[in-house]
Parts: sequence; C-alpha cells; structure tokens
Amino acid sequence: ELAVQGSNGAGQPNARPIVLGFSQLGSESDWRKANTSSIVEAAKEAGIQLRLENAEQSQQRQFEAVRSFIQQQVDVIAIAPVIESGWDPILREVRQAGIPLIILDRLVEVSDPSLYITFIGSDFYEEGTKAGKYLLDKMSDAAGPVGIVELRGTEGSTPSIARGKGFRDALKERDLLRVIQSEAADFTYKQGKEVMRSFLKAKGKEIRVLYSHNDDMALGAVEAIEEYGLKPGKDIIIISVDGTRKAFEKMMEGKINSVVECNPLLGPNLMQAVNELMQGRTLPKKIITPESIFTEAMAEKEVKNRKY
Ligand code: GYE
Repeated sequence: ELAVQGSNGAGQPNARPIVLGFSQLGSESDWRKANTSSIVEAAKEAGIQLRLENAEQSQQRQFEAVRSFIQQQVDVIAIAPVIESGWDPILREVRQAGIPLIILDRLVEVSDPSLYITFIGSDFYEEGTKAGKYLLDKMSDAAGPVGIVELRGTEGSTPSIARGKGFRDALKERDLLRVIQSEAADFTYKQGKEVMRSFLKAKGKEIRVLYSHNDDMALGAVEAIEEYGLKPGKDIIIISVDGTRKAFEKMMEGKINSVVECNPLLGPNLMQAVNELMQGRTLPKKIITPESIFTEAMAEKEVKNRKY
C-alpha cells in the first residue's frame, strides 16, 4: 500500500479523516443543486469529512464561512466564488493560516495567483464561443439583420463575463447578427422570465434569437415568450448553457434549439485534488472539465444520459 504523507496526520491509515471546508455560493439553479449534491456524495465516497456552507449569493457570507473554516482549522478549504473581485484580503487570511485553498467552478481575480493552489471547473469562454458558432451556422442563410437578446448571469461572475465575451467574439465574423438587448438575470428562472418579458415589451418581433447564460433563465424565458404569443424555438431561436435534464426536455419539444454543456459534477475531481494535496503532491494550476454542445436533433437520444 502507498505510504501517505498527510499534514496533521489526516488521510493516513487509522488517522482521523481529512476535513474539507467548502463555501458554496448559493442554490440559484439546477446546475448549482447538482454541483452541491455531487460534492456531498463524492465526499462521503472518499471518506472526507465535509463542512458545507451555502452563502445564498452573498460574498460577505462566503467570507464568514471561510473565516469559520480557518477557526475550525480544517485541512483544506474550497470556495465556489459568487463573483470574481474582492477576494485578496480573505485569501491572504487563508494563506496566513497555512490552509491549502482550492477554487471551484468560478474564478477569483487576485493580484497573486499563488494565493490558491488550483482551479477546478469549466472553460466558460469556450462555452460562449460554441454558442456563437452554433448561431453563425444556424443563421448562415439569414438576409436581413438578426436581433439577438441576451440573458446574462450574475453580474461580475466568471461564467457570465466569459460566456458573454466568447459569444461576441464568435459573432464578430458577421455583423448581421446583433445583440440588441442584454441584461443580467442572476441565473434564476424567475428573473429570466421577468427580463425576457421586458425584452419582448421593448423589442417585440425584432427579437429573432435568445442567448441565455444558463438553462434556468432560458426556461423562464420560454414561459415569457409563450405568454407573449410567440413560439419559442421557432419564432425565437433559443441557445442556452448547462445541459440540465429540464432543458433537454424542452429541446425535445423543439422549444430550445441548442444547449452548450457545462458540467456541474465536480465532486469526484475535488475529492481527488484534496487527497492528492494531503499526500503532498503538486497539482496543475487548472483542472478543466471536457464538455460538449447539443442540438434538437440529438435531444431525444441524449436525454436519458443526463445526470443533472
Ligand atoms: O452555469 C449556472 C449557475 O457557475 C457554471 O452558475 C456556474 C453557473 C451555471 O447558476 O446555472
């Protein structure tokens, strides 16, 4: 058997289990719920003791959770940060305490990247690019200008920033495709529906395409479009991100046209990283999840494979 060299004796045979403090940013979407479950299950499986705090979208509450993990002297801290900015001081507190830190899902923007050990998550810019390329292809025959509306996620969060940028960069090729309205709807069903309503009120039939930064907002928007009397997926082409089962079901009905995958099942990767850290191994700075894109044609075949 492999000899395990954990600090504090944690992780060694017959020693106390590794304690992981995880600050989850919230429970705003189906993606998030699947992410939390994946982490809870993977911790159990790995025999890692998990202390989980849900910040309900408040960065301040994330700071408090991290401080409590420091006080409890956990072995490793993991954070899924709600927004990118503002993390420098608290990350320095973690370093001061000598606790290794993993950033999960979204990124932090810090002056000193050595403040965290590794980032585990997706390439959101690539996701935006995939959405844009799908649209270029779908609209290759369009003659007149194509009005696009965009439902952005949480302001200042990595997935929202990068999905917006990747999408726009992909569309640069054709100036016929224009974003005519863009607003943050915080990744929630409720706000997605409300903001789509306001887009329709302002622009009506000018809207030919909806690009939504996640499925929950897209599902809310589908409702708003139907209430307005238009056909989602036909009158308005819909592209979304995540790939939840619910979005696949709408795609099977032809009400969503394409979904870019973003995998929330990061639990096993996180536990593996924690174990390796405790064994004194060096981790890569980024651990990126491979992902796909799905369209209506594949929805029926793929829906049964969805795990979230
Ligand atoms: O796409 C969205 C969730 O950070 C990648 O957050 C995650 C995003 C995900 O609310 O559904």
